[in-house]
Amino acid sequence: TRRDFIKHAGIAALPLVAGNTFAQTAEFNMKFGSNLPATHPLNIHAYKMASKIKLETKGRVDIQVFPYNQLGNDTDMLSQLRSGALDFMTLSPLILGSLVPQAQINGVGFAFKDYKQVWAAMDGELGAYVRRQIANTGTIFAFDKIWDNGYREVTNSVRPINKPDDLKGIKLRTPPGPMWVSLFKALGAAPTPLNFAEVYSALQSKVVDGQENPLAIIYTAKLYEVQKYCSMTNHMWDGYWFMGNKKLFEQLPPDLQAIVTRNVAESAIMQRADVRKMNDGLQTDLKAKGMGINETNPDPFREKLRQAGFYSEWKAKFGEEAWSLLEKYTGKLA
Ligand code: X2X
Repeated sequence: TRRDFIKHAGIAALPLVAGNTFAQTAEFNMKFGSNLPATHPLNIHAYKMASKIKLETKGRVDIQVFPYNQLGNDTDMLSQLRSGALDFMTLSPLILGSLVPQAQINGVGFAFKDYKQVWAAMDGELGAYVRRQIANTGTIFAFDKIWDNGYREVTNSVRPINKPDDLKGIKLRTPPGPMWVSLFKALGAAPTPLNFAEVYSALQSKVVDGQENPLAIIYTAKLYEVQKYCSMTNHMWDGYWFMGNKKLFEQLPPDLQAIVTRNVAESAIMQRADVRKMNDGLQTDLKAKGMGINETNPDPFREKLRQAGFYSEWKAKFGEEAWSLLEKYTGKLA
């Protein structure tokens, strides 16, 4: 690779190609991939972060941003990240669940009452516990401050979801993660796991009736074009671990590693604020696009999950240590 070549040849020995000045030739060319549109705050902040890192490393680290599954869907990108074909990606902890089962714990239905609980847990002991599990893969790792996706809401084209019964028979796309399938089975829907890359066309062609995502995604991915109802279920909080390939990251000298690490954390804080603002403010815009929006009461949903054995099942799967770390922040769940 170019990186290896540079390492062995030394930067001074680099030949200059036509139209490529020394200043434009980074020593470390790195790639970041995500599943979201370029207009979503996650990518807006990824682009800003990449320029800041380039500036602070005096051009030595150049991170190229690939939004909206340009490098493949989440499953593809995760394999690339593990093999070293990709340097960085953002991924939902629940999708990571197929590789690191304990990572899914933030997705327990109706666990976090509010953002205060979310950040206390994810920036505290629960997040640290999950990052240790991710590091145990030996090939990939997650940076400290998880980026935000938000509380997830159900959209569909059949009827507004007011109570669990309304989900009966609804063919609902979920991301590919065991927790999602379990949650929506327990709620009585017919969950169909699909990568986000396939969601718009699956909704458009009516392969599925609905999906669930935070409003910022429903808006930036234009899902309102192919969905009629949006029900504010807030059934789970979801984030994005900013992850790296361990071996590739360790090829950076420590001072450059430190610049990247600090920028991922600082960008996370700004990204969280922007995602929150969007998720809190988009109802009016989505109504203007023709969506019917309804509020829901979480109690009957929680009760349905309890009756279906959802909480006891996942408590047993996660085990005492992880579950008590979760309940430390959320209060008693099961
Ligand atoms: O796949 C989804 O629905 C998304 C975009 O929310 C995730 O990355 C989990």
